[in-house]
Amino acid sequence: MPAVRIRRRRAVALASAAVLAGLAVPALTPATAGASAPAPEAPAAQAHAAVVADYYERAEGKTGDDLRDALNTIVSDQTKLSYSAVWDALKDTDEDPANSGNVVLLYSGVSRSKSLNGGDTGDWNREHVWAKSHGDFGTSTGPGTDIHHLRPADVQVNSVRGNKDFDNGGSAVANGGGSLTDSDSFEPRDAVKGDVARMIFYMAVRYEGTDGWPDLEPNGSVNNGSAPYIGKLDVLKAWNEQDPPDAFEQRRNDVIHESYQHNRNPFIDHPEWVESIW
Ligand SMILES: [Ca+2]
Ligand SMILES: [Ca+2]
Repeated sequence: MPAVRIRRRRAVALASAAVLAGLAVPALTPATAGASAPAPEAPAAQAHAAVVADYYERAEGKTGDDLRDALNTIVSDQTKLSYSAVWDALKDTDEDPANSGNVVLLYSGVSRSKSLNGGDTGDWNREHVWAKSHGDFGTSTGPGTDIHHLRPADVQVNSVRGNKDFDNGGSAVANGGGSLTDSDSFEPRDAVKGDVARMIFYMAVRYEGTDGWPDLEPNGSVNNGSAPYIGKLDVLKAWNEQDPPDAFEQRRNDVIHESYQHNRNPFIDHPEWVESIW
């Protein structure tokens, strides 16, 4: 049994590595037949793909509500952080790849010193992408300290976002990097629209009302207030398509998995699962 299991996992891992590297199988037309084969996948990428494939083993082949249930079980097995520990975690997960002394601010897209964490103008603080008032879960250890949806944000930009739902439209947010807002919604800059959507989808499958926390869900509304919902679902689904996971977001998921919570955001690894569940 172990041999079969290992072979199957290896096949899945290799296939996933090819997909992750964007290597489509070329059509064998006379013009391309005999052309040089794609370079073999680097061992590190293969090992990474194997880790990811193993992580989702019990979700394999599932769709819809069965997939959602399996993902809830998988991602709920996690280490939980205190709210004070979130500061140091974000300095790692959101480090600027071009400057290890800085973090990249989610909505502004600017790089700022890690040491400027705080609450004053010019500082960055801990933005809850799933606004903590939507379900009123606060900052005790739980959804309010789950770094899959916590990101460094400029203090003032964070204040403009407030607890607004997500939707398209509005006027430019000062120092918002192209983010827009109106009276009842916030639209992040294009480069993080998918990141925001996938954080919301993670929260929805992680928190199902079974562990003392509210059942968080995206819906079609704005003005959700303190209900455990975030809108707008159709807009978030479109953002997931429009802005696929990039290296920064994928590294972030790996760092959280390896060093902090030991769980993953499934929608960064499999953005196509959004359409299967919603
Ligand atoms: Ca992005
Ligand atoms: Ca839920």
